[in-house]
Amino acid sequence: MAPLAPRTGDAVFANVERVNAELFTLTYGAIVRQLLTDLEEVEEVNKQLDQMGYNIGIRLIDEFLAKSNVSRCVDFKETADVIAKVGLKMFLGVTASVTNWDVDGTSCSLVLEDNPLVDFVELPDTCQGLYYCNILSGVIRGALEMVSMKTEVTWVRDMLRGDDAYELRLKLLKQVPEEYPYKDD
Ligand code: MYR
Repeated sequence: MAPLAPRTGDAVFANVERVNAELFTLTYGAIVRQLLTDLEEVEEVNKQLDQMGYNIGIRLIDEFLAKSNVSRCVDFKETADVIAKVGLKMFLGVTASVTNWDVDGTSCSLVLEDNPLVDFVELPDTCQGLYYCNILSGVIRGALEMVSMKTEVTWVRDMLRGDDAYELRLKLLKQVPEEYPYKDD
């Protein structure tokens, strides 16, 4: 019998990461399933997932700012790029392309290159109308609110609903100017 080859540190680490990602995906699936059982109405589940995401987002922004060393963005375009290339990468391991800007630079789309939340997921017909990934829109809305940006974040394309991609629409509603904390005397 061939001796067992020792695994290198990198191989073990990659395996742990894969298992963690799968556990995360399956845990999220279990949460959605439980909400569907408890709340019955798909619309209520959508709302609840968004609210859960918002509650996560308002906390997660601190970790994001501390780990990423990202400084203040000059405009919403830079903010969208930071979410697409740094934020999604840090917490979901994927990136998105930023497209479909409106003329005043306050609305854009994030098209996800990949979506680990939906691995292993198939929605039954009874779940028509479910925005399975609604937690993600809530996370982004919550995180942006903590850096003074009121936004609306909605799904416009969703492969679980038969579309050809996952596309989130980001709309900046209001940017609350931060107050200068010291008085000039
Ligand atoms: C600033 O101008 O203060 C910096 C703004 C950066 C906002 C980045 C928000 C990151 C949100 C992470 C989303 C992760 C989704 C899984």
